[in-house]
Amino acid sequence: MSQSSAANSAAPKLLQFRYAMFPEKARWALDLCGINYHSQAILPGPHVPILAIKAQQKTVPVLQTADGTFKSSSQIVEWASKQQPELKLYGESAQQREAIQAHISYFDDIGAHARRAYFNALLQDTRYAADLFSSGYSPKAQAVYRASFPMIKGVMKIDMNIWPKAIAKSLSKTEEALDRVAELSQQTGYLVGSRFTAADLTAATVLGVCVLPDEYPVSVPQPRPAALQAWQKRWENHPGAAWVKHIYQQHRPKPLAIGGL
Ligand SMILES: N[C@@H](CCC(=O)N[C@@H](CS)C(=O)NCC(=O)O)C(=O)O
Repeated sequence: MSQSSAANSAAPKLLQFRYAMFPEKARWALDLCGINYHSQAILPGPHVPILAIKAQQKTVPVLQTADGTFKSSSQIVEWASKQQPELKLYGESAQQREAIQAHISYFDDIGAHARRAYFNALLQDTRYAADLFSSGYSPKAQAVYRASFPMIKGVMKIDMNIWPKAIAKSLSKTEEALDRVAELSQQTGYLVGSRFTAADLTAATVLGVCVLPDEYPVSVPQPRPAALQAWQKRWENHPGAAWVKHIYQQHRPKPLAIGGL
């Protein structure tokens, strides 16, 4: 076995959705920390039985490494940062670490709100949503997915509570979070201290749905449908959205997935 194929076979494996915020948070950390990994992309919907067998849970990301299996995005970011300590993703002091952890926990919670509000716009065009989630799959797999998507969409709405009252609350929580990043980053451009940390990475990934940044490493079908264009427009003049855009431009490296995402 050549050196590079030996290194490849030892590389961690990431179970993930191609198009989703918490897998993106994990990928960003792996890419930033210079870790090559194998991606196993799963489609939302059929993921439930697959993940039950492979990871005994129903959410992604899951990272399988020689050090063990990590079953949430925050665990993966923490493991990745230990492989590249000089990046100081958890800050330069105990005090910064505490502040960063508090931001991660807040923005992880915001993720569910931003996702609900965004999915409300995305799911209005059933065909577009199906093609977005299955982007990169074979035409045959895409056609099967498209045909079953009306049912998957119904389950998603129930599972993520995508109904008017919850959507209204989630919209205001999302706006609050954008206000927060705009305010906190005023002095240095970052949420904690004067360099990029896991707090910025988490905030930018969960609020990325408000911006739909060009640097997001999965290509999406174009043009976006009217409801998504209106969603993007809703946030386009918000200083928090400008911050997310800037963080993606400055700090999102190219993916290191072996053989692609
Ligand atoms: N706290 C978890 C949340 C993971 C999560 O919500 N993942 C979503 C994708 S963004 C998921 O797998 N949803 C599928 C489901 O809940 O069935 C983490 O940070 O990893």
